[in-house]
Amino acid sequence: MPKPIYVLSGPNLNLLGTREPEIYGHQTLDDVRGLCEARAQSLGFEVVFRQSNHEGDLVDWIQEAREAACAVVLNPAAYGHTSIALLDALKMLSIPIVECHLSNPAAREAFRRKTYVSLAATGVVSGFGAASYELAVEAAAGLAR
Ligand code: CA2
Repeated sequence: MPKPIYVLSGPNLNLLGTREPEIYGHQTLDDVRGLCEARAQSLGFEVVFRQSNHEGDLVDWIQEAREAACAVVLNPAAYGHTSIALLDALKMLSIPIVECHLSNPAAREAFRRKTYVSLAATGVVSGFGAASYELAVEAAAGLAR
């Protein structure tokens, strides 16, 4: 079995499915976890699925992924638009990084158009709701092979 794909989610995504369903859909983060696990398993991979509202947790997990993961899928949520700390941590990885967003930030407010995380990402999947995570896991698995 290869090393797992780390699937990391940032602030407020623990509340997914409880508000703004027109933007983010009705599925909860637990539903998203199930989709990621199923897609990874079908491709012969496992996922480590985590969410935090704290920037430092995400930095710690990205650092952990240097040794423990074969690829990282990251929905940085709002930290993607603000966090040089996440960007610096991601730059220390030598494994594929797939940035993932439920919505399409490029089609929303101007402040969402800039993402620091994209500067370190191998690729970005945006705008497909929960399916963005599944597509990102599939891309990560393909890159990790
Ligand atoms: O579209 C995405 O996945 C985002 O990363 C979500 C972030 C937003 O700041 C980014 O610009 C795009 C916001 C996550 C908010 O979490 C939610 C909590 C409850 C219901 C829906 C979303």
